[in-house]
Amino acid sequence: MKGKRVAVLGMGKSGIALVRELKARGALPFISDQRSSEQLQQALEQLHDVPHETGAHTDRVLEQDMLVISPGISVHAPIVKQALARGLEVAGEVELAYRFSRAPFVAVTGTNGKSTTVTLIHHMLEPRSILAGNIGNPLVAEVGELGEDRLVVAEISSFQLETTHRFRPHVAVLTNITPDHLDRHPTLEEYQAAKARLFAYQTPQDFAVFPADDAPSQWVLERLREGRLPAWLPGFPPPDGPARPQVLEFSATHPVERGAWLQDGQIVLKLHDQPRALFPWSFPGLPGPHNLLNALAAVCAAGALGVEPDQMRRALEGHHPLHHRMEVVAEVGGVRFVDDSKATNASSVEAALETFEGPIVLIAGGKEKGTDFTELGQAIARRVRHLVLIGEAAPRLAQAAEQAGHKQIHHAGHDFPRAVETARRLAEPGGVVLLSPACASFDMFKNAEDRGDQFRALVRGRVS
Ligand code: UMA
Ligand code: ADP
Repeated sequence: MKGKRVAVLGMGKSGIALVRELKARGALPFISDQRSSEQLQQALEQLHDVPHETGAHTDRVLEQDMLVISPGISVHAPIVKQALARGLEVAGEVELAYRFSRAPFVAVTGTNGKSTTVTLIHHMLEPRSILAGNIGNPLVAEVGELGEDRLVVAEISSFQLETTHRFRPHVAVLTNITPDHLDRHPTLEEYQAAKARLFAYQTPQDFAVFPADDAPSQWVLERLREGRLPAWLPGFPPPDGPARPQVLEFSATHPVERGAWLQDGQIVLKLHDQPRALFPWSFPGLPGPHNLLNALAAVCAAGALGVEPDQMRRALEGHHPLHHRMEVVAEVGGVRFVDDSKATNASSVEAALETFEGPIVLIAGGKEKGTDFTELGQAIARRVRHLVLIGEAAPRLAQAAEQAGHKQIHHAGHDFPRAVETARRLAEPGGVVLLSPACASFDMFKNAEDRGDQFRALVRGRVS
């Protein structure tokens, strides 16, 4: 990196961490962001001595030796396309972190369950591991000092996988694939192909963990087994040969050839010849059928790394729902108020509807991502007593629910306090008010955390 002129795109967490690390390694970073200086005031305070531009990405970016982009910036962005057309090396933050790390990676991707699964794996591996990535702290800031004996447990998004080169996790986990981020990926195939890149460079020393009963994930596994993973975009090096990791699978309902499953209420793990019953599945901090799958994925990953069952069990026992993931934030008059703001796609809401018993008042809606709500509409018709809709996607959600025969729909527009108050009024004792939006938050909130925090404050404010 010494003396290399590196353009960094984006002044968010990733960009700031990248610039720090690049400077420490003797590179010459130049940072560019499309937002205005006023909007970027806080970031600029941290970057004052670094050459930069704001307001747009200009040709100055293309004059550098290499381009590193933040995950929020698509490989299809015009400036990135221009850089690739000029033959400039384009990489992402994860690729750089991988190059800078001596410690091997345990990486988790998937549409849902990434944060929960990485957290479980990290707790199973502690104190050997550190936890970073899409979960909130850029990898590049964390890995530099680690020795080979440590493990980097990394949550990796499809956005981050767009710009890897030779990223080879020692253990790679795919939790599931359902339609999401179709505002960013032009097709579902491209989204699947991005996820498949997690495995593309793995060798027979490495492990690949797949859900046995998820058809889109099995599509990836079939191609991995046949040595023909989908090709990626020009400008990113194709692997030297087909990836050949050892495959483990997990299932909530049946045994698998190698991997983990549930049988007679016990978690069973089979790594080599003999299956081994590890412990009963009974962990209150991991409610719902989806969390069983997350736990099974974590057991596969930890099992591959030689973790003892006792250590796995302790990690599962100690787990509490993460903030904004089916988190019970209040219980008043027999009604539970649940913050599931991180449910930003249809399948995560379906998981929540499977988890809670009693009459549900669902608050959903938000920024559109172009995904189909037909199945969600059916789940709402089956499980939801009242649907309170907010934000940009309200008309499409209402249509899907109505088509499935649901009639109790209440519109709150962009007025979130009104939505929460309406839901509170409609709730019945023994029931649940569930904020599980199936959409991004940016039409009304700073981000999903902000949406969850406002929900909690409104609910608790009303209570106290
Ligand atoms: N920007 C440009 N040009 C563009 C687009 C954006 O300059 O064309 C600028 C924006 O003006 C902004 C900056 O890029 O200043 C933001 O970069 P970013 O969106 O990559 O955000 P970071 O703060 O670097 O956070 C990223 C991840 N964000 C996204 O993937 C959108 C964080 O995941 C991650 O925690 C962090 O890196 C550390 O690894 C968030 C997320 O929403 C939580 N992820 C998605 C998800 O989980 O669904 C994938
Ligand atoms: P991610 O990091 O992939 O967004 P999280 O663990 O943060 O995953 O959970 C995000 C949302 O998805 C929450 O609403 C959570 O309840 C739900 N969820 C978690 N695991 C699963 C799963 N395996 N299948 C479906 N939904 C899930």
